Amino acid sequence: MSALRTDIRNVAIVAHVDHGKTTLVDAMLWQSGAFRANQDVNDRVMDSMDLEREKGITILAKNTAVPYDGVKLNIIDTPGHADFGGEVERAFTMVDGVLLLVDSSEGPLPQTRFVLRKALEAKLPVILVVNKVDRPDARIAEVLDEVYELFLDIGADESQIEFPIVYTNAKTGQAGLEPDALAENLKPLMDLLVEHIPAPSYEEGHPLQAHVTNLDASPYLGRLALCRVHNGTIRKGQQIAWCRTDGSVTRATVSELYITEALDRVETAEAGPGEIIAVAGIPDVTIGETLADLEDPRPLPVITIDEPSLSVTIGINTSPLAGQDGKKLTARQVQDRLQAELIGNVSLRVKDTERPDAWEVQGRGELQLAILVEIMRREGFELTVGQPQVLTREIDGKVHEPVERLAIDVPDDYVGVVTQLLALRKGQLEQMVNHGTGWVRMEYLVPARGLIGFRTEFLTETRGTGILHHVFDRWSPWFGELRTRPTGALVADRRGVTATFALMNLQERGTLFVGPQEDVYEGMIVGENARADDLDVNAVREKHLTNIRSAGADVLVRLVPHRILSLDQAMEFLREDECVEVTPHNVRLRKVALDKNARVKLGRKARASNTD
Ligand SMILES: Nc1nc2c(ncn2[C@@H]2O[C@H](COP(=O)(O)OP(=O)(O)OP(=O)(O)O)[C@@H](O)[C@H]2O)c(=O)[nH]1
Ligand SMILES: [Mg+2]
Repeated sequence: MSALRTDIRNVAIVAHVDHGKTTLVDAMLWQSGAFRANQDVNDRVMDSMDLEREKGITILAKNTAVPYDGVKLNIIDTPGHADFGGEVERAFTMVDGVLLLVDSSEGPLPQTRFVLRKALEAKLPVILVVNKVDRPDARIAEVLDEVYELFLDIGADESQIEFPIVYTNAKTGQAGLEPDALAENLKPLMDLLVEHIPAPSYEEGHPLQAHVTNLDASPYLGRLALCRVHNGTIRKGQQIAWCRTDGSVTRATVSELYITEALDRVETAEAGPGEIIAVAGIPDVTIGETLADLEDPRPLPVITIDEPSLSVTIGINTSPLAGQDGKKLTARQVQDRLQAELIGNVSLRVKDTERPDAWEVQGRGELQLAILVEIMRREGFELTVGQPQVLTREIDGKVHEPVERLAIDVPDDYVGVVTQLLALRKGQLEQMVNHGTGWVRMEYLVPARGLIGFRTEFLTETRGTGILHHVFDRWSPWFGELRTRPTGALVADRRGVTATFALMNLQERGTLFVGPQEDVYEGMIVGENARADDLDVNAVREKHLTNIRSAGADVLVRLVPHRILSLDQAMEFLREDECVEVTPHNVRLRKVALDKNARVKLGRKARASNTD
């Protein structure tokens, strides 16, 4: 017989990036009394990783529990950036419904579509939360229309389209059923949540089934399996059947058992259906496995999520300056670290390459891969990172490549420029809306290949005003040759330390990436050439000293400040024959082949194969 846990609700908060999910979870935590009034807590406490705080975005999905009116609300805050979509898909396996957040002015954007599509596929009921209703440029009626259109477009059925709506200001912690009548607190939202999100259901007397949906590590306990209990009861000290992804079943012991209260893990003796728990004692457990009854093990289906669409090659640092900065340099260390990342990061894959000291790392997007590299360099690694490449797959005997859905917001003056940029990249305009405020939104389908390195050019062309977001949409037949970066590189022709005199001459040729007194080596990229081809340059030459002082010879010329590329910008800049050298303190661009003669040979070969 099936029964309900009416004292629990499990819900995921999903949205496009920056629409206010983490802020809303904060407000819920405050109102539940999780923090004392005088306690010193950060804004957006759920964004607890260093990089999350620095970048102001959520990277990992995390759960918290908020008590409300005798019901325990397990809330999963998810990232909104498209590259971390795997986290959202995983979160959907833990919950019985979702809060779909939409910004009252921006409306639904590419990632809104992605998360809604996944939620509807999983048959999860949706509550629409229109957030930031305090924005002076809110356009609530239109945004609602756009959301209904989105539901229809995705193919929602009638029951799915009858979703309740609540309006919020997450910053002040207020909600209301009408946009212009917010309550003092979030009560209207919480009531709706309890009423509309189904309580977890289970079969009475069914043997234990707990699904491992996430992993965590504790310095004292080792690996923790975060699970949702679907049926039965799990107890501390109990012997269980550990059903592995490879189909084998092993005996294991629950050495510690925890549930979540607000932001803390608290020990518990047992946990029943619907609860979200952390289990210690199974060192090699991974995501998708089931903890089951020893006598009657019944594994749950493995968790499947979208395949990666982008890859980069990550290897040891092979530059002449290797080893000066980091403490983790060997192929063994890099390989072990990448393997370790795979365990908790479901949307990544690592493949061997023909080299023993480099691996192909596959993921969802440039930011996801750049963040992995950033985390590794902070741990002391030195690495070489190649140009991001799209992954292809064969469908019905034809090569297909990933196509992204791209949304662009620009002042209407720039519509022409943007149209041109995207035509070069084989983008297809899907929709164009003029909001009448001087801003235009355009939606495109573009091969993912065309978007590699696009952001920099887009920002330059729109003078920093444009906003763009994209997310994987579909696989389409190969689009043929696409244009890449239109400029070449200024390449250092020898090793040494840069000299002001040399740089002064070089800055006429393009944009420099190095300042004076920096180490350079043959094959390192010291700047962007304004022309299309690469140019070998001497960046270390000092001025010849002469005995004769000629009048006016020492005119004071100024060195323009050089452009400092962040890791993501450096990865965006790359062409195929280029890579980035990453150390804890430096990001240097370089040619894959450092030696000039080798580069000339490779260039000839590439040209020959292009004209075939
Ligand atoms: N005016 C206004 N600003 C808000 C509101 N809610 C959130 N914000 C702001 O919006 C920004 C983004 O908020 P977050 O909570 O980090 O958004 P998020 O959805 O968690 O973002 P990701 O996790 O990166 O996808 C922050 O600067 C918030 O202060 C609101 O109701 N009104
Ligand atoms: Mg967030």
